[in-house]
Amino acid sequence: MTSDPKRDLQNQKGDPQKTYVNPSDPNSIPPFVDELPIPEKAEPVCKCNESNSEEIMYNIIMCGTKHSFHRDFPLTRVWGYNGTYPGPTIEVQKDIRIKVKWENKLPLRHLLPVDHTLHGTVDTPDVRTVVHLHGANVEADSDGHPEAWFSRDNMFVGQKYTKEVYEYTNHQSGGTLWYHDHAIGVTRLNVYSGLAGFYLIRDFLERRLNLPEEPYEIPIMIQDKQFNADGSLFYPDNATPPVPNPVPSTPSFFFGNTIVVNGKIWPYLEVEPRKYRFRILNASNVRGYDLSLSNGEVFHQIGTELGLLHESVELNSFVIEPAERIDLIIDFTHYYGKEILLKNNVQGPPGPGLDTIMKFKVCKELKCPDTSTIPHELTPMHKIEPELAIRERTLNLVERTDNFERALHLLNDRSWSDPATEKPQFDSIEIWHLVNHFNFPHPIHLHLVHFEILGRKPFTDNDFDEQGNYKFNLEDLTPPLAYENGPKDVVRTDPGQVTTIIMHFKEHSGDYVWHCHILEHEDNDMMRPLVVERN
Ligand SMILES: [Cu+2]
Repeated sequence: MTSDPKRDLQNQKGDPQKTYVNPSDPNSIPPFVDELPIPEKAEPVCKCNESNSEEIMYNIIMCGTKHSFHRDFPLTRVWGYNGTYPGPTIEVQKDIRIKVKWENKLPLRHLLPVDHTLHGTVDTPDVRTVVHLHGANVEADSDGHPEAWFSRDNMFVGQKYTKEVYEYTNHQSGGTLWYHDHAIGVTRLNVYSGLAGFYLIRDFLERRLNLPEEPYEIPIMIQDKQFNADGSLFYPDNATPPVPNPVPSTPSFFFGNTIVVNGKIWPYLEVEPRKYRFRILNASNVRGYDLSLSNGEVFHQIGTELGLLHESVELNSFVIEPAERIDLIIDFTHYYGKEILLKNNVQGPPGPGLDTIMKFKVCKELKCPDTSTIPHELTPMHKIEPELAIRERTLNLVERTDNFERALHLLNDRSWSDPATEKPQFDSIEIWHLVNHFNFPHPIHLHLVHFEILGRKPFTDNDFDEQGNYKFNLEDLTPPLAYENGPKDVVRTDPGQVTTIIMHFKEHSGDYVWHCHILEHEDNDMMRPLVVERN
């Protein structure tokens, strides 16, 4: 007997009256029927230690759970921090240190196909995790090094594993950080399964600016996902184009066909006619977004990933690549009764609905007068002087082919396991020239430090000396875009261009990493050690 998928699905959901949707077909999924969820705040488990001095401690447990992506979907198995997806938002104050005990209570079998040919996948359990606080100025042992992974109940641990309680000093400006999984060779699968959450650092400077505050400040995590007809998460088990061996094999790109915001597919948010602050995070594996508002209203950007801009800027649109964040204000004051879409000028493969992220319904009554402001000047500008750099590095992003005829994306032609070559001195300033030889962008992320973008320039062979070093001249570069002109930890390296960044390696030394934040690339050797050396 052949089964009727429509009836099967309704039986599964147990409600024959419900509208049938096929989760694998975005055309059948009604948008804007679910309200945008706002992730809960993480609560510390204790605020003291034996000596009675204050210590803020969180206990966050990774476990499997069932999640509702859409009103008309059956529940979907995901992984979550404290059983929620997205994970709970950790909110801290600048310079107030916290500790987090990250625990792995995940199932022993992975939700998704594990490729056993990638780096770090030999003799390691399929389900392994380590938490990276993305954007943190943090000691190496709490950074979430990919080889510091641990399996369920710490039964097995990676070679860099040293401790189960991580410490975050929060010694940095207020900013929009996020925590996510970073385990070697399975990061793409673990993040796609749901292991991501916000971590917000607040500071005094920001508080003085009279920006919109909660409940008018909302984090927005954008991801693309794809589902099987039964509502389970889909992730491909072969490369594109497929290879006969190995299977499963990681694809070098995976674009989902639905848009998920804070865990809901194409949600809506009811707002009052006033100003709202949004911290937008692209937590997708590969997909970048080019965002704008359907009513032509501007975004008032106030910050980049790791802090405020010098001055707020008005943007009609902006591109946000994987792992980038943007801190901005939308003013709904003049739109009472209107519906406004957050639009996406599609990057990557097109598909139904991908040109829309979510809907704002300006339908709530104003609870109290909106006294918040969008200050023009936000924070003093402290630029790093390029003359103070003691070292320049030219780093080439290149394509090779691996033993299985799959595309391999490398940094300076080296694999993850090659000896470390990026070894800046403690307390030194360096300039890095990221040379993208591909015909598509790669978002490059450095752990530990924030950096400034000095600029970009299309390159030719003449731009390099005989040793292959880029002949740097600041005047040659096109300055960063207005929305990139603040403290960053991810940069879009444009195809055929040199992207030049500058940073100061201070406060911490030890083993960190730098990598492409396309997770399929990061898992397949587009990641390198970053070792800050102390003499
Ligand atoms: Cu990449």
